Amino acid sequence: MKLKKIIIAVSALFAINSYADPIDLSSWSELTLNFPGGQNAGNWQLSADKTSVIQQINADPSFYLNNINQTSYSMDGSWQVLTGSDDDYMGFVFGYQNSSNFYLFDWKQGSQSYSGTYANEGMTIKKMTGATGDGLTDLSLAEFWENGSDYGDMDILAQNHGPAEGWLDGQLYDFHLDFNLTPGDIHIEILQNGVSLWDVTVHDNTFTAGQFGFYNYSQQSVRYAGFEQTGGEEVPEPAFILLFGFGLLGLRRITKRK
Ligand SMILES: [Ca+2]
Ligand SMILES: [Ca+2]
Ligand SMILES: [Ca+2]
Repeated sequence: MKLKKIIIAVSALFAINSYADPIDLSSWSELTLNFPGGQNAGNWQLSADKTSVIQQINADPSFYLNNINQTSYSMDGSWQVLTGSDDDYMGFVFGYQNSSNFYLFDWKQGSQSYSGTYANEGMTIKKMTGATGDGLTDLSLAEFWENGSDYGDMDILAQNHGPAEGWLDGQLYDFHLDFNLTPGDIHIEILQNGVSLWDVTVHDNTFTAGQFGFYNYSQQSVRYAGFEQTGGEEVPEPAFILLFGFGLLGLRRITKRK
């Protein structure tokens, strides 16, 4: 009986802590799809306390991934652009299988043509489905820039565009994601000072597990801070990665672990 009580007490403590403590980002890793031409790789600077990170460069599509393949979790945190320079993309990646198969939430400050495509001001949820599992082979800058209609391996899942829908310089925003809590559902809510700017649920069964990460494209000085996860079940990496990504991702990971 005594042991049972201790176990319950310890479990309760961990349950509270897992919600209250910001995630230590030390084990996350950066990845930029640095295409020929375009811009350079991102440069992610982790804070001394390991709970926030700033991507400093006006870069090609750049990610900061948690390296955990999981399903059925919620993620909360805040993010902001720390400069008045530029007007491009900041957001998040989730359901990440490999560098050409994942979901994106992105948010453009101002509308702009680039790389033969058009970016509208506002928020978009996208899905990338590449054939080889290598983003540099399957995708292009155009797939990341376009947010008005499906393009190449990019499908639009939801949009919130308009002349007043861009992010503001220096403004802190809150991000909330429920990933596959209800099978196939992606629920995202963006808040500014507690006021909801977009609350959207998308139903898509393509990726029901995957990595979570921060994302930006062509936007410097983006800070992500105080992220907390609730729930989450780790699942074995999908066969897709083992079959198609082995030469790139797989080998690198195995080498690292040795
Ligand atoms: Ca480049
Ligand atoms: Ca721009
Ligand atoms: Ca830019």
